[in-house]
Amino acid sequence: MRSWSAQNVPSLPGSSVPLRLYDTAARQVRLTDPGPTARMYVCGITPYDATHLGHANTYLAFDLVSRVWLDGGHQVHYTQNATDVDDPLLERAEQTGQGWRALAEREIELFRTDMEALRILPPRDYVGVTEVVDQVAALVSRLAAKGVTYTVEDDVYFSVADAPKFGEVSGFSREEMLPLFGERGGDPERPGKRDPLDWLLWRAERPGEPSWPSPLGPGRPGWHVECTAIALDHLGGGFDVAGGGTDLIFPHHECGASEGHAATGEWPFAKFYTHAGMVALDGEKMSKSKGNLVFVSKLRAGHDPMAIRLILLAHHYRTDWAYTADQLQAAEARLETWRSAVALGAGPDAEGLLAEVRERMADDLDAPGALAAVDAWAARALRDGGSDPAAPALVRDLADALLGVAL
Ligand code: 5CA
Ligand code: ZN
Repeated sequence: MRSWSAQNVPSLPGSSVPLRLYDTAARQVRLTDPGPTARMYVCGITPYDATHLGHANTYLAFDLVSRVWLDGGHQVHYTQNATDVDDPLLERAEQTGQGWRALAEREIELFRTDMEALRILPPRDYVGVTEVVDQVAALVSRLAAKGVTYTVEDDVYFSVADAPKFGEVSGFSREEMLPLFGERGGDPERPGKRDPLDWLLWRAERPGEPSWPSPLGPGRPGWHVECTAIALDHLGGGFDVAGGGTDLIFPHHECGASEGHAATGEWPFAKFYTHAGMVALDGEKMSKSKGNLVFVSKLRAGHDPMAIRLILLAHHYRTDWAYTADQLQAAEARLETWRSAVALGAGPDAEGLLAEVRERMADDLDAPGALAAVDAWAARALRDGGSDPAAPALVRDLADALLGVAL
């Protein structure tokens, strides 16, 4: 599918700092060590009710990963999917009496517009699952040939008994897994399964549901395997970062990792599993099913998208937080202050600021720390002026390149 447009990322003087990032599977911050081309897969939206602040928060986190790598001189090969056929999308289409394809297309287009406005760098490959059903079916066949699958009434399941690394991504016990599996799209109670945690790879055709012909019989992909297939086809195994929100740790990334392992024999499937915290409104996680959504497109009407970006940057990507309207006001005030400071003809020296912002961002994406450093420089510029005529342009460039904020 069409991705969205990239803004130019200015290159910065001096030395970059290599990115240290939290890895959910290792349960610690580790140094990323990408090759000349860093490879990243981030789970995309299921296109109904896009784009809420929670989505934006997640894509911003991985945008920051790209920016630190780019500053380090790496190219970034970034792949993202769109789950443009799945139960929740079909249910929403049914409830609202619209075609599921039209609903998906409309929401994906809104998502692209929101991402572009927020200056989120686009994926190189933006892949709708409906575009790659053959490749997903081929991966399911490959897994079947390895002997790790079985069928229940023509539906194909992955057998968790044949997943020796299952549990290593999330670190969850079986007791923790079981309820989450049911809440997040799994079918623990289905009769005929060998283990409640066995997960669906291929859903055989049902009356009234979309389906595609395949060597497995007509049907459609299960959820987890779509991301494994797309990541393998575009990035290959052993890529640098697999990302999403913390709600994807289990079962989505856990199951995907075992699929990748079974298909390739390689472990880990991704070197880092990195997850952004959940954004809430009124005390509850923002989610389509609860309907407590704050839409980026609504906020954009009347507010500068850079202020929306600053709301997100003000929270560390790994914390869970709740949105309140005063955060938007604070972000707008910050944006105005920064813009006034860089509009001056000269300012205090900004090389120390650049080093500090680089260090903060390389330290597991400490965006709040980076904002505080820019705040301090801007306050000094506005209070005392400064004699460096190059400083305002350098601050503009560093805010653009490392934080994605256009001043
Ligand atoms: N299509 C699947 C991934 S393959 C999916 O989870 N779609 S989604 O539309 O539900 O979510 C898209 C991304 O936004 C996921 O990475 C998810 O973890 C993240 N996300 C969803 N809700 C929130 C929230 N309230 N706060 C933060 N991130 C969220
Ligand atoms: Zn995914």
